[in-house]
Amino acid sequence: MIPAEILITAPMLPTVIAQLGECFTTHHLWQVSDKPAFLHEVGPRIRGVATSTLYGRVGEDLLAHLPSAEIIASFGVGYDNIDVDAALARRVIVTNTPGVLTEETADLALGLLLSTIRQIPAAERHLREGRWRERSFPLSTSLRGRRVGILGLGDIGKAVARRLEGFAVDIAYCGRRPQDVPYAYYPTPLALAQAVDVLIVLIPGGAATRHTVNAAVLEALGPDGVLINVARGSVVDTQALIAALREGKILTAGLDVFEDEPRVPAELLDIPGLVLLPHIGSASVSTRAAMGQLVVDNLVNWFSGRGALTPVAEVLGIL
Ligand code: 8YV
Repeated sequence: MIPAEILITAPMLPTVIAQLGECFTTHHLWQVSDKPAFLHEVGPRIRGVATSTLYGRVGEDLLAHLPSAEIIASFGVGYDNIDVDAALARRVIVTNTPGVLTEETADLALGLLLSTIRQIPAAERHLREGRWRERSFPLSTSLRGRRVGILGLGDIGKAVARRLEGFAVDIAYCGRRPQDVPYAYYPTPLALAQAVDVLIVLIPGGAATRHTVNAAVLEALGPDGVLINVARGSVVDTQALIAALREGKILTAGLDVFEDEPRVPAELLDIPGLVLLPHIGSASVSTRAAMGQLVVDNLVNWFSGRGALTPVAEVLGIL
């Protein structure tokens, strides 16, 4: 047992909660009814926070109650749920779970791309609902001859690109700077969208990237354009997307993420042909287990004096 008290802000995998409970004294914030009283009493003793990308926002409002906090370990590679500036100002480090979900999320991106382009979910419904006997399923658009743009060529972006190489399509990308890769580089999302007819969004969420995919980018993608988002809903201007789809400015979209999860706008549900998934990019048993283990290992390593395993980039900047 490590002599540190850990605040778990949101429900996490039972195995993670159990492991943390074996290693530390843990508190389950989401189960507390009188949070202000609890934070007043227990907050000063908390040295570590375990949180989750989707339901565990950690900002100055919480950190102000945790003056002894040293580390926030987040379950997920994206960490737009955490106010990193507020944490660093308090000398609290932040860790995420990179690497272990790269290939899984890239697999999902390809699955979503093919599902959207070939209308696989609708075709399956057509069969199950007995409509095949009445008429053939309508012809779909095709991946053949398309040019695919990757917005954000990080680890997951590169894993997506590697898979796309096997699909014999042209690949292009946009990122902060050109990289040593055999794909065409475009310096802005607009230039990329003008050059491609499939756009796969893989940049991080947060204020800096909010609504990067706006009306102009969607219009540039063109009437045959397909938008795939497996990154963060905030990166795409949802109202602009709904308008672009309704007005035929782009063809269709496949979305695994939404601006206000788990709420999905009715307007999106009403547009036929969209493939909409409940944020399952990393959601396999094995990958979620690996992510959970990394949360536990970051906390155990830190409180054993061995440092954090996977601090986020901003933390590396100050270490
Ligand atoms: C979530 C994700 O972490 O890693 C990320 O950034 O978005 C996902 O893997 C997962 O849904 C748990 O919140």
